[in-house]
Amino acid sequence: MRILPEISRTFGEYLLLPNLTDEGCTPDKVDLSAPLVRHPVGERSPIRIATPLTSAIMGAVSSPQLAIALAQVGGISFIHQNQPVAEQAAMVAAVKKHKAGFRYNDVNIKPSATLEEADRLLREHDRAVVIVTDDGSPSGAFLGLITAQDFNFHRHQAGDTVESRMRPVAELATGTPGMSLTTANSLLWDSRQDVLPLVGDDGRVTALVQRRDYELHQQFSNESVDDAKQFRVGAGVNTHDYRERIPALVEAGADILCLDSSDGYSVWQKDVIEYVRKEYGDAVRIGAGNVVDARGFRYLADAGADFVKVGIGGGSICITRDQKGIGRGQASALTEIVTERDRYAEQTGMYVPLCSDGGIIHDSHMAIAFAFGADFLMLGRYFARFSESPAPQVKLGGQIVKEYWGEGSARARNAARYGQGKELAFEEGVDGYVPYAGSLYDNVKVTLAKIRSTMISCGSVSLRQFHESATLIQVSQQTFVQNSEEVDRNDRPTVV
Ligand code: MZP
Repeated sequence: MRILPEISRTFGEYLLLPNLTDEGCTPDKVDLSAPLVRHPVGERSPIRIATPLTSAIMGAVSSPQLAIALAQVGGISFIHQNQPVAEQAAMVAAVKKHKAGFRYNDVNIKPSATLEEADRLLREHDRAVVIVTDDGSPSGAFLGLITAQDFNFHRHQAGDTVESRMRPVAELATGTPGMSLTTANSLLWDSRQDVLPLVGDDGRVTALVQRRDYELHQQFSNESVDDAKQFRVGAGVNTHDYRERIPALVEAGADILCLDSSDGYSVWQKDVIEYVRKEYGDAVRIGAGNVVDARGFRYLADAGADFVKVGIGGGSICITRDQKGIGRGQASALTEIVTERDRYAEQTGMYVPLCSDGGIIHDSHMAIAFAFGADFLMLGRYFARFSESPAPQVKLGGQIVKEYWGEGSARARNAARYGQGKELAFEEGVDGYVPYAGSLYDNVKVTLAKIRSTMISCGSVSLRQFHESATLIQVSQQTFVQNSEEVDRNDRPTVV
């Protein structure tokens, strides 16, 4: 037996101190992109995400609809594996069959461009129509260019349901984007045309654009766009039926896999990683976990895991610590494993990204997790609250809530994850409700604005810089007690 000298600490026990914010440090300059898979130090990760948020491998969270919405804002979902192989593969395929829509930020036709500039662009490309939004200003914000032909196609396809009005620049008027993404997607699907929905910053479709016009947009873009032109999606796998599940998921188009277990420090995970390398080499990428100390990280990194997931017992619906006495505060787990990740990179020349999984209660905890050195986050409760999550929405005591249950709860009956393939002997998760919070697009936008704002206060414009320069301080016991009381009142899932 050994007893570690330190105390197990969680995110709520820390605050950040501001660093100098200089002229170069503005929210629009903050780059939140992150590596998703291992890569040689000094090189780029072969898979990066623009938004460092992933949705949990849970039946109440990651469905095709949520995966599409999250991919559109630059993150990635992991479709849950607590279901038959064919059903999970069908969910992955459902995400992949949709053609990717581009938010105008991605297209990057400078949303702030003046109308004079738009006018000039139009004169140089005579068939184009300018698309503007109703942002309250006399001129509207410039969203993009679309040819007259495509505008007519768009209007024809959408019929009367489209509220957006787009006019040639000569008679500029403001327009209200109206069509939902779901409508646009079904139009796309039905029309079988090679067109892409252009999505406004509010997550609603502004227009349909033909591919060749998209190329036109690209000429004015100073950023490259997603080459795949398909939404990216991940999928959870387990250590039991992987020989059947992994080939089906790969066939369905999964971009990345992740071993889904509350305890990843096991030879079974190593076996699965070895299987993937033997069958697919580096063509298939797989993350592993969860672990909470340096030994677990090194074991999985040595086994070839593409990323390592950190966290045991911190999930909002998790009772593993009560039931089994196993777990560690997420801040302590990250502190130790981040040090080991960096040591591993120095020793081997290989950077293995870390995913901090679970326990994000306030948006501020996301910034704290990044400050501790997490590369990206996995969230359950956060995404379960949105309209796009698959969980039923119900009214409870006058409040609209969404159901949210753990994968180790009786409801999930996830024998593969918690029960070693047998009947669930005891529960490790609860079944409850979370307050309904509206659309993913709106919420993620606000969350990212908060993270950017924290980072600039801390003088950082990239996550790497933030990892290196963040200064954290522990709060007093009294502050912590107060925070926990508030959390219990407002943010914890209500247990049934
Ligand atoms: P949270 O974002 O709701 O706090 O935590 C989500 C994470 O909790 C998941 O990604 C997973 O690692 C973990 N989880 C899922 N089900 C259970 C359970 O039933 C659980 N105990 O702990």
